[in-house]
Amino acid sequence: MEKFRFLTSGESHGKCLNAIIEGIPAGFRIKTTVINEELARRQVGYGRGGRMQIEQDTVEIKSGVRFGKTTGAPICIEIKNKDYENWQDVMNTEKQEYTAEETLRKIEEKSFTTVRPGHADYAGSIKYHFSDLRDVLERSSARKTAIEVAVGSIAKQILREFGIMGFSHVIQIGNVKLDFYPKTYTLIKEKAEKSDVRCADDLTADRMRNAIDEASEAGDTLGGKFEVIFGNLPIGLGSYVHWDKTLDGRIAQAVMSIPAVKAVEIGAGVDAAYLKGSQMHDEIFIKNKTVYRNTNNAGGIEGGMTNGETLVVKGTMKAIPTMRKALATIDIKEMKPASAHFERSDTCAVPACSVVAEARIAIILADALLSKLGGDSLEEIKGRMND
Ligand code: EPS
Repeated sequence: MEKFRFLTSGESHGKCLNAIIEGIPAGFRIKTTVINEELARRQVGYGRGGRMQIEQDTVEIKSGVRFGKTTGAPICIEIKNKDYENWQDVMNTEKQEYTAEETLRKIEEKSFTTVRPGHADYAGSIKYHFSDLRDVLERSSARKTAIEVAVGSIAKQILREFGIMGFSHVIQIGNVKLDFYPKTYTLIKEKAEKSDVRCADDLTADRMRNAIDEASEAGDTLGGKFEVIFGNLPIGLGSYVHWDKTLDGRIAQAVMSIPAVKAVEIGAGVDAAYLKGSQMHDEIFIKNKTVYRNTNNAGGIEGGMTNGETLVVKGTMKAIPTMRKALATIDIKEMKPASAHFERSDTCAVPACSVVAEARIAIILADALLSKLGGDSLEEIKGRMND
């Protein structure tokens, strides 16, 4: 069974986003400031829309932490949606006895029936029998990834206790690719963290920004690719004994389920198709009793388990389906051809998506680590790690 479990709730323009996390042993230091820094990383990014000007996401830890340390109890966290002030009438959880005309007008203004191709609108409306697509949009929106990044930050703070650290960077936006990687992971991280497209090469970053500008002028949107790296992982996280316990399988699910992600690759990923066995597999050497390899096509995972090499995961995000340049679609009320609904959106959210993927992978790794080591307190777990 999973050790680190969490559930989230919250709508894009509702009061708040929440998470309850269970399975965190006692004694881990959790800093709100560190969570807020992660939330800020998710918010930045060239090509983000107007919502990010309104929000300044900060988390409140409501339970499970005392004087900055986990107590072993479930942890409840909350992020308030600032924009809720503008949406109170539309997103009210209570049914009003007599709805004022002005309120009805606002609800009407925010309801829509023209499904956006590529979004959850069409299938969601049929699945839940909704006539107002607002009911689909609100929860399917990528807004909920804010609280996931907060959960991921708690996972990262746990991993850090064991020296496990990770980062993410953007390697493609539209057809602009990062061809020249800085030489070391430290350099890539430093450069990407300073870039508003999270790209480690200045010239490529310029070209990415231009591509975003062009798409924005055309009322279009752009997708891309990102890479997440985690290092210093102990050998044997995950398992080969059951399909749902494989670490690569779990990571794939965690990244694939981020809104708009269409592909996940580990190590050589799709290029593995071109490589012969003699080219693909990372030969193992030993010197002074130290085991090492010169390549990492496996991306740090063999047989569903960490193998002591760096974890390398790539994700592909499609272009956001909420577009000014409206696509052909149908009106589900009239059952007639229509133009797709548009409301404020991002032109490109690949940089934000890379931060979300980093958080999701941290959650899987923290769970795999805590499940492997067991124990109820940090001291107990640290002892086991060193065994
Ligand atoms: C997002 C908040 C949303 C969108 C975006 C991601 O805010 P709003 O809908 O108020 O503009 O900016 O979500 C989508 C475009 C989507 O289709 O899900 C956020 O906080 O990341």
